[in-house]
Amino acid sequence: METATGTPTHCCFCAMQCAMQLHPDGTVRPLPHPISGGKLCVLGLTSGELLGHAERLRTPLVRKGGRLEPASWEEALEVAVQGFRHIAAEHGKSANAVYGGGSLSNEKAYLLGKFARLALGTPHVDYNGRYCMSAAAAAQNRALGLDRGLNRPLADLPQHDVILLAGSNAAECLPMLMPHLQRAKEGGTRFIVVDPRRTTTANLATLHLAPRPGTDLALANSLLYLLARDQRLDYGFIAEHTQGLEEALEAVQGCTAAWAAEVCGLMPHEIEQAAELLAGARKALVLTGRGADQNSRGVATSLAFINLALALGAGFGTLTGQANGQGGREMGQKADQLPGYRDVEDPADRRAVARVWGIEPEQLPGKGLSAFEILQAIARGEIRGMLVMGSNPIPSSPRSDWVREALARMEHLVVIDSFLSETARHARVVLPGALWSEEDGTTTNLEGRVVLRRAVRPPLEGARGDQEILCALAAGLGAGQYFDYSRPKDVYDELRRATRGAKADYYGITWERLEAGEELFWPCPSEDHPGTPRPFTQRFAHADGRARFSPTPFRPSAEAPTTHHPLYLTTGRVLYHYLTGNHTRRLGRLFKKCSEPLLEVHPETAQRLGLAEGAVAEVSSQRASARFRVKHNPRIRSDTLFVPFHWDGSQAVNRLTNPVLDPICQMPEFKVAAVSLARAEDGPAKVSQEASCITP
Ligand SMILES: Nc1nc2c(c(=O)[nH]1)N[C@H]1C(S)=C(S)[C@@H](COP(=O)(O)OP(=O)(O)OC[C@H]3O[C@@H](n4cnc5c(=O)[nH]c(N)nc54)[C@H](O)[C@@H]3O)O[C@H]1N2
Ligand SMILES: Nc1nc2c(c(=O)[nH]1)N[C@H]1C(S)=C(S)[C@@H](COP(=O)(O)OP(=O)(O)OC[C@H]3O[C@@H](n4cnc5c(=O)[nH]c(N)nc54)[C@H](O)[C@@H]3O)O[C@H]1N2
Ligand code: SF4
Ligand SMILES: [Mo]
Repeated sequence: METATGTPTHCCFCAMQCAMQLHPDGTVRPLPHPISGGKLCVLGLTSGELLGHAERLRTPLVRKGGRLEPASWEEALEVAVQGFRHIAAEHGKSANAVYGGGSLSNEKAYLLGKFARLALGTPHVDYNGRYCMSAAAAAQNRALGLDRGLNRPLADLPQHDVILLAGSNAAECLPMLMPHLQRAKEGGTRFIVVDPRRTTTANLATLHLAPRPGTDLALANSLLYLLARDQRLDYGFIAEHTQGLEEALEAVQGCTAAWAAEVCGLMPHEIEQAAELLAGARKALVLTGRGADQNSRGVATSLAFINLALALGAGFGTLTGQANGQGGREMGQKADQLPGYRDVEDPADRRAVARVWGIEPEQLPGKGLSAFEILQAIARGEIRGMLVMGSNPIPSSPRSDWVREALARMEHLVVIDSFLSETARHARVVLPGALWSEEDGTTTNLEGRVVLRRAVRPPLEGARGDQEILCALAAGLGAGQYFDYSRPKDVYDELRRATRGAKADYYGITWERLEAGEELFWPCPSEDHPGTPRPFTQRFAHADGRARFSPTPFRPSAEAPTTHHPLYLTTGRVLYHYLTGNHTRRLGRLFKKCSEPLLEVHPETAQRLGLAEGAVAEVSSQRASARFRVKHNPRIRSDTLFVPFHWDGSQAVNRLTNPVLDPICQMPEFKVAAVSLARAEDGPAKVSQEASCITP
């Protein structure tokens, strides 16, 4: 309810979804809530400054004579619609695509999937979650029958006496998770943290393992081997709740500590010590972050960690990243999915969604291309039109120079965003959309809890709500009858019906229950159902109730250091910036704390190459070279460099990363590339503002 101090809502940034009171003037106050205990991190506290930010887009832009020029809404929508129509007429409907994002509310994600399939009639709809949760999600679906991220409330974390955190830097990336983990530590929980850097998060650890980037699969396999060798598995749990252990054990034969130490660049006793800690646990929990799974073996690596958890009778969870990274991956903006985590190729699922949409199942396109494959199809000229909403794929995709070139050349790129992103700078049409706080909506946080984010005011003058924009585009494309909503609640009510009876069943989570402040986790099949905070308490989600072990033989990353490229490059995040930085680089308080991507180098490596702190170094991979200022970090492996990916143009570290994809989920290898490092004579290049673009 709105009060003089603002409206209760939730943060726009990470998947914690902390509760806040937001005033239309941008003032933010934390609110007491089970997620965040009445606190916010620096990102949440700063988020209000986005509302009236001077760089907000206030008018549509249309490219004319090579430049983006201000245009009326009428003209911009017309150009956008006619472009898609023309491409469909000339090259078929599949020559258009849609690219969404995990920051979008459930309603927007749902509408975007429906827009692709009904208004454009294309199978090609995918989103940035492909780069984020696709490996962990595919693994959880395969092994546990259901992907619901953490699959337990945050309040349960202290119940575990050993927690293995593989590839998560929660202290910077999910800051308000830290009080929950600290509480666990104070209660006696011992942490094993696996990260090539000894991060602030690793300060929690009883044992910190710093493997070479991309080798978690070897480590997880070895831990399973050691525990099985010593007969320290939970055989009762395995017999009652799982199947397939034999095959999984066969695949890890010979994964001794000595072998894994060699592969991972660790000492054998460190791996033995991790096994010992896990074996001694009363109730362990294995948690993965993007460090472990953003590679071309992401699914296998996640499955290997799940094998380990199942073998110990322990819990497994993965830490979702984006604000609505969980809801965003189950609302049908993914190439293989319909709302409710339904399968786009399953006849019963197709019938269920077609009924709610008022169409015949045959009208629903089938499975489309995944995010990076869409970009590849654009480069080949097969996809010519694309709507981007909630993502900035140029700097967030691997090999981004090549992506930039492909998107800049494509016939018809339409971007809906509230700030001019690098991708928008290359668009044909830019439509100024709303911020999270300008439209009502729901999100689903990393626990699987659905929260209501209330609008604190209407969209800024000149901008429009994303829902209104999508519905106008759909109407222009002749599909207006399927997009007749007056407010987000109408979309939510339809979404509840579309997910009814599906894996991710939101039917019982009514808007009214959320308004009344009920704590609700999906699945929730009816209005009198309490929701499901702990989906695996009694049984796993496969028909027989059993979880599946999977064989996960080791495979190395696509690139390993060579004479020419002797170091590993890994990438990730810093506290003060969010994803491609299109929001946070514009927030003065954050930018002052961190104004450029710093290259983390071990002091020994730096000294060998004559790189003083603050010097500029050139990092080169097979794809490109880029210059960054050096920061000495004695807590990173000496064979590994780390660069955050929050910048665009020439400062985008993704210019260097390897676009090789995981064969199962199409996750790129963001965390492993082979690079060389040398001193550079002049400073880091400034962000390129393309000559063909204007900032109105
Ligand atoms: N401040 C801030 N918070 C964020 C975000 C942000 O951009 N900024 N983004 C949000 C999103 S979308 C996500 S997905 C989450 C991501 O949250 P995290 O997964 O915690 O973030 P990353 O920094 O990508 O990676 C985590 C750690 O993995 C380590 N790492 C690198 N390579 C490897 C490896 O091969 N193995 C292992 N075990 N570790 C490795 C890195 O050193 C890093 O410390 O954060 C969310 N929260
Ligand atoms: N090298 C490297 N690359 C990575 C990663 C990594 O660790 N290393 N991590 C990957 C991960 S985990 C992720 S999640 C991706 C993220 O990659 P992107 O999705 O490309 O990143 P964002 O910066 O979040 O882009 C979101 C855009 O949508 C806009 N936006 C936000 N909310 C809304 C909304 O409600 N409506 C509209 N219309 N627009 C909105 C923002 O202004 C922004 O321009 O990057 C991936 N890329
Ligand atoms: S922890 Fe995440 S959701 Fe909470 S305030 Fe910080 S960025 Fe926002
Ligand atoms: Mo992410």
